[in-house]
Amino acid sequence: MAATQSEEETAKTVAKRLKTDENCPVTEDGDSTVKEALSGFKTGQILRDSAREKNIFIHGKFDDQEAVVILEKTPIRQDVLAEMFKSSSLTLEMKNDIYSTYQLQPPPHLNGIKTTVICPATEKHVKKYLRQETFLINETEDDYRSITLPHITQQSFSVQWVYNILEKKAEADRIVFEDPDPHVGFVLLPDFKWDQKQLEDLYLIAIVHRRDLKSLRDLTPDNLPLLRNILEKGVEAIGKKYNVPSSKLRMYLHYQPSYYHIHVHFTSLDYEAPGCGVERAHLLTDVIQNLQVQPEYYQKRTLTFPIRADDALLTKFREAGKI
Ligand code: M7G
Repeated sequence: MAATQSEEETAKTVAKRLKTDENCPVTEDGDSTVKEALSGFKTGQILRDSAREKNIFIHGKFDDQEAVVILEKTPIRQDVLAEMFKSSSLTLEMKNDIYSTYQLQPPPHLNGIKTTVICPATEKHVKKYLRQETFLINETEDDYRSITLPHITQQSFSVQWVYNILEKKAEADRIVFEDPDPHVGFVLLPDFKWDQKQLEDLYLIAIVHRRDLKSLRDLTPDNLPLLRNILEKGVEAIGKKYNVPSSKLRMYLHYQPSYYHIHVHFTSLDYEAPGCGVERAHLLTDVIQNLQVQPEYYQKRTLTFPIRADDALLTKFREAGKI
């Protein structure tokens, strides 16, 4: 018997939803909206949540695949206010004298929740998002060579997503600017923490084309043309596309980064981006000046960084009697 139209549609939706490789939710190329894509997600542990930041980080499973799902309510944009007031329903919660509170129900397209899915997720991803105590490490030149470098060589996150961007296998349509030069070139695109709906939390990353620089520790004056190029052309591209001047941009590198392929964070100065604190962020302009003043600055200096309680690197520093 021929399948009914609705059966066919359901089958197509399911095929689209779970291209069965890995059982992670994957949409087909060119198709970005899939209903019920998260219906198969089994919630496990809540890794972190914040009423103030209005987000929740959940560890769970799609069938047998470990996954992390992040849900985040996004800011209310000024440009949708007129439509929101016009087409929302309002339910009274309480009224007292001149004061009243309501639940406003906006139409679905004004009520989106930014959702990030990491699937399959490794144990390291789960740890990255788990709220936990952090400690500061003062890493000397020797510590880097004997403790940190061997550790990150064996145990860091895959940078496949970075190579996919550089090779245009992913996010190609999101690229804001590219300088293709193999030595000083880079790709500038929105960080996946930014939904690009409003400029208040603007967040882009510049990813360098060359693949031999892991972190700040590898930078020497030879890389000054690369860093200056990112500063100059990154600022210019953001000015052109978003009309945000360099005086409103916070540009920095993380130490330690999560992903050991040099990249620069560009965030709005008005946005307190996660990881923009003094213990982890190194301003791009400072990095350039430090290399100008002292060629071996990032090889010789003790660098301080925060580390999570259950990070294996912390155990290594403890075992070496450094903390
Ligand atoms: P980091 O300093 O290595 O680590 O920065 P952090 O995540 O601890 O800050 C990497 C940056 O790349 C972060 O700001 C991430 O949000 C961003 N990022 C990570 N991934 C896996 C992606 C991705 O797939 N696409 C994009 N556009 N950004 C990503």
